[in-house]
Amino acid sequence: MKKKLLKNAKKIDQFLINFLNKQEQSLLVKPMKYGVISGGKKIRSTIIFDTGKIFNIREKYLINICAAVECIHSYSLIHDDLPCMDDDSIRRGKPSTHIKFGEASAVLAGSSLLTLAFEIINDKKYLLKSSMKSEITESLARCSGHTGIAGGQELDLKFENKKKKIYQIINMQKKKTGKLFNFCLYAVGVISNKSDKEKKSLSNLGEEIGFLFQLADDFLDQKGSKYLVGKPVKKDNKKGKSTLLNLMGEKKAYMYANNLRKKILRKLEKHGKKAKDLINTIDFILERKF
Ligand code: GRG
Repeated sequence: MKKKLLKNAKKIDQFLINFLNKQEQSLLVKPMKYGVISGGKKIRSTIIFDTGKIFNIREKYLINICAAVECIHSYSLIHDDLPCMDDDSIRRGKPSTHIKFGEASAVLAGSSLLTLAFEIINDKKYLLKSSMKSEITESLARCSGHTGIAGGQELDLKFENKKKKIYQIINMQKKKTGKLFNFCLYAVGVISNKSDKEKKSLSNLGEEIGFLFQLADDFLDQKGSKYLVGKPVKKDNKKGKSTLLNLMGEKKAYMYANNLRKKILRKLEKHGKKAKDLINTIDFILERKF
């Protein structure tokens, strides 16, 4: 799994380097590259490639989607690390972008990665039909903004040191982390010309995978090693974060996550062997140490 992630990460990094190198240069390119290239598992891209295999979609049709998703994801991490948000000085085993380049440059580099994502999807050289690009653009915007990642992050911050109900935490985590995974599967559905009903069920599946990924992230915060995770651990308790782990305790939260994993795998059964890669990635998500 580590090899697969590394191989995919290299492809996406190379794509992003080429894309940025072809643009007019600016002072922000350095902090942008620092935030998005050479670091991170690029697991969302791997999930896009895995889902593409189910529907026989070649990587050249998917790579722009992967790069765009990684830009949005890295943007969210750069902003998440800022003092006004989760205030983290280490990310991916190196100083956070604002520590390295200053807060103003980190805010601007993050925002520029957000807009770069939309440039990448709408690039003239990208082989998709305009109608597909526009549907994908709309979905990415919706999953990233106030009904998606940004809205989820606002809830996460507002929930600190508050007693929240299980359904409220699930809703917050499905937005904060799930929505970008929702987009990953939805976009593959668009490229595969699926019906609205099929695209909806891909979106829901993606959101559940993202939620599982967040549950694993919460376990890593409590039990993981900061060297493997690449950022400080045991922060959720200190900050009074609302997580299922804090609410249910380790045993129940793990059972909950494992049942979610099984539910996701059952939904993939209909695809037979074609879903093998996605199944491996989902198994990795819950057991991961980084
Ligand atoms: C992106 C529109 C937009 C707004 C920013 C700051 C913010 C709003 C959102 C932050 C959301 C957040 C921090 C979600 C956590 C998701 C998560 C589990 C991150 C860790 O992902 P990994 O493990 O990281 O894939 P790597 O380093 O491997 O890329």
